[in-house]
Amino acid sequence: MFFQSFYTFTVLAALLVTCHALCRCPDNSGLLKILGIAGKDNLKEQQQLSVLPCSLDNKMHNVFGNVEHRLSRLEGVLALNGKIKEVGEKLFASNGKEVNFASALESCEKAGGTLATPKNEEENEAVLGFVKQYNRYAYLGIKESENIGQFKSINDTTLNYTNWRRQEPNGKGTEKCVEMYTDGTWNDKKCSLNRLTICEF
Ligand code: MAN
Ligand code: CA
Repeated sequence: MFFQSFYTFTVLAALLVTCHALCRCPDNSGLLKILGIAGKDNLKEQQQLSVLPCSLDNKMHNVFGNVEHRLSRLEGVLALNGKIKEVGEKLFASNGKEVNFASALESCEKAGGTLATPKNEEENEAVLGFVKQYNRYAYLGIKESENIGQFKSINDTTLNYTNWRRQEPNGKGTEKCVEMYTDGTWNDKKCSLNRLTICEF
C-alpha cells in the first residue's frame, strides 16, 4: 500500500517537474484557456499555471474545441428552428405545452432549468418570441410574496425589471402568479390556469 502510494506520488511529481521544466506550449492553447482560467492576455501566467505536458494539453484543447464546435452547431440548428433563444448567458426554450403554474415549473426544473424570468427588455423580448410563436399566454417564474403586492422571482430575489400592463398587478393577494400577454406585458393571475411553459437554462 505504502509503496503503491509512493509510486503514484513519484510518477505525479515527475510529471509535474517535467512539465514545469519543459512544457511551454507554443500557442498555449490548452485546458486552462478552455476552462476560462486564463486568457490570451495573460499568457505568461497561463504558462506558469500549466500542469499538463504539451502533448496532453494540446490534445485536451482539440477535444474541447471539437465539443465546443459541435455544440455550437447544434445550438445554431435549434435557434434556426425557433426551438431555443439565447440572450447573453441565458437560453430560453418552450415545450409548447399549456399547464398550471406548478406543473410548468416542475417540467422546467426536471429539464435542469426554471420558468422563464425576464431580467431585462431583451430577455422579455426573447420570452415574447415564444408567446407569439405559440400564440398563448405564458407563466413567468415570478410569484407574489407574503407581502401582498410584492412580486419576487422563484428563487426569492427582488425584481429589478418588470413589464406590468397598466393597472397591473391588481389581484391584491388573489392572483399570486404572473402571465405574459401576447404584447409582452405582464398580468398577475391565478396559478391554476393553463398557460404556455417557457423555461430558461
Ligand atoms: C381579468 C384577470 C385579471 C386582470 C383583469 C384585467 O379579470 O385576468 O388578472 O387584471 O382581467 O382586466
Ligand atoms: Ca391581474
